[in-house]
Amino acid sequence: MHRSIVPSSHPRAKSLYIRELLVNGFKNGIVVEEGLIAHGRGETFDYLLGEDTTETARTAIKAACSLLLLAVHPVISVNGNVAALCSKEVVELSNIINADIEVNLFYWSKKREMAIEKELKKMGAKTVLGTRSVDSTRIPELQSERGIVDYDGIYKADTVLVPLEDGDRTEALVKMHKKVISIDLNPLSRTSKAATITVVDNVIRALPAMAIEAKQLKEQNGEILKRIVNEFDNSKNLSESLEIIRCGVDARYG
Ligand code: PTJ
Repeated sequence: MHRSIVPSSHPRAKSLYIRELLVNGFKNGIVVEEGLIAHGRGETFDYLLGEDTTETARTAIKAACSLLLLAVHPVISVNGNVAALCSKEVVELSNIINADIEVNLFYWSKKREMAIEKELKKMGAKTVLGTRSVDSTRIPELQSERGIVDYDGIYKADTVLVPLEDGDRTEALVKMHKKVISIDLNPLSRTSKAATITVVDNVIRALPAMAIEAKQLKEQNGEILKRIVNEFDNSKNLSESLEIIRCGVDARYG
């Protein structure tokens, strides 16, 4: 268990604690240097959004969980930052929605892949896909390391949850007619715009919220879940997040 040196009374304790998780992940070979920079961008948007899960994000979470529960073969994709911030929550959600977990890295190395697999297994994952086995294949038109996926995982999945990543793969997966759910604090990113459903929230809050929501929605019948998905409008939801940022800035500094 990680012990924080940040006193809980510190006004920015939560934010500093998240930074510590990433720095520890970096020291343990899970997070890449660029992941720390990526976090800085996310942190900025989080600050502007009020560092809380908005009602707009909750609407997206509900739609995302409905889509995941309707999926025949859902997969949760895990990169370095996600593993450092919320491996336990990934495993918990995967158990509720019956999803595979797959490691998928932009800055791939065997060492990092193994460190992330170990972390996920420590948190209770029974099987971790994406560990460059004989079953690896390539997403068409995606040249980066991220394009190499597990044939029985992301390649065959009908729905992929991609918490926190860059846009190329989301676009490529959508081109493959998959449903893609992203969690991205930046409502302007290519990932956010390309995804079927985008949850504009910090993964550290969104994943536990999704676990709670999915548990409740599991009791609902398929028709209700389909209605929730059909009523969701990703562009509208992203515009609402931008409006929250704009109003927040006006209210605080206007
Ligand atoms: O572990 P790897 O090798 O796969 O590399 C992972 C990183 C994150 C380095 C790689 O995917 C990358 O470079 O990502 P980008 O292009 O910087 O995009 C990251 C996106 O995630 C940005 O839009 C950030 O705003 C957003 N983001 C960062 N931290 C969080 C976040 N979204 C939600 N929760 C966060 N904690």
